Amino acid sequence: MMETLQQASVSEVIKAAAWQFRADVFRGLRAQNKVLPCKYFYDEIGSALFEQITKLEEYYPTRTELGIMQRHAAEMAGLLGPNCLLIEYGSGSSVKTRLLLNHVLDPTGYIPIDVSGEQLRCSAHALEAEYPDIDVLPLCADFTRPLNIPGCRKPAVRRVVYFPGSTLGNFTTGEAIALLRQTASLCGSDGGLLLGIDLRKDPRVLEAAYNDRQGVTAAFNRNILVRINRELGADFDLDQFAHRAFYNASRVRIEMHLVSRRDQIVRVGSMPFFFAKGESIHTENSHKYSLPALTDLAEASGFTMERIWTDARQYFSVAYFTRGHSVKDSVHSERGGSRTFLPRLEAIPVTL
Ligand code: SAH
Ligand code: AVI
Repeated sequence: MMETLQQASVSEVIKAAAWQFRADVFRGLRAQNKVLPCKYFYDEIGSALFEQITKLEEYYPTRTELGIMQRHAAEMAGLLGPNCLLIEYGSGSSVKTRLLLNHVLDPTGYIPIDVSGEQLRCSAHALEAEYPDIDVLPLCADFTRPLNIPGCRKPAVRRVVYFPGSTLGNFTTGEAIALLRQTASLCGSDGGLLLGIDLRKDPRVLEAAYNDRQGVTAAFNRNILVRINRELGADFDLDQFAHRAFYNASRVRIEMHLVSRRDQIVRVGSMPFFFAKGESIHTENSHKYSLPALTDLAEASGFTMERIWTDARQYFSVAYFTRGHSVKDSVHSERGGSRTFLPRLEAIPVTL
């Protein structure tokens, strides 16, 4: 009986997600300046394309963050302390998480959260096998929505949210503050946030990272149209939309767009949308932070900056925020030195 109820809830969640996708696409394409939410890049194909991006020569963020984690994960784990519950936003392939889990002392559980269900299931399954002593409880959900965190067998001393990959950079400052405030309340007064975020740098380096020579980023960008064609019965002609990524200096961000190559009408189901030649669909922002801006972000969100680690070029940073009073605002640079869980409508617990 319980299982039947649970299955019914899961199919409700899937239906609600499909309805939401359609509503978001229609709203975005009706807007004066057309826009699509970047979380919809990540179906099975989009997640695989993102994994390819992370290995590109031009895309420095993943390997730079991995380097920081390799050098400093032990120290980070020391700050997290023993018996923490690790919750990860946008866990993807959970590659960096392993570096952390290798050092954290007796974590009570690991909860990877991601909208990309199949990738989440595969990577959580692998992690469960690699870390048999840790409860791995994946949640297929949008981390910007209220979350019901499942209980683990052992009680946790504190909750720590791990948010790597500069995914926070895909939110505007206002959205980022709202998300981190919600995170502060999810963590509680003893909790922490370990945030991996990309830093400001030469725009030529930034633009190269989002305009790779092999065209993988272009395929990733167009995949949102592929998904709309498949899931919403649309007829986007992919060849008629150009990938465009550029640095917007006044907003300190890379913007990705899909630009219509001609006047055209695209149907989504039976609904027609007109695109003028040169008109764009804004698909993603990728904000780049400065170290002071990160401290400001922590304070605006109800956190205190405890520690920042960067690489020698200061290309990328990993920051640890806590809810307590500031112990030290230090920058470490290479330069200087119970399994029962009632799902909410928005979330699907993934069965391993
Ligand atoms: N953390 C990984 C992956 C980063 S890619 C890394 O550092 O390499 C961004 C990830 O966040 C993808 O796996 C995507 O599916 C997920 N994601 C994006 N927006 C999301 C949202 N609103 N809720 C949950 N997951 C999201
Ligand atoms: C996940 N996110 C931080 C990536 C970024 O760099 O903004 C997604 C991406 N978009 C294009 N390339 C990679």
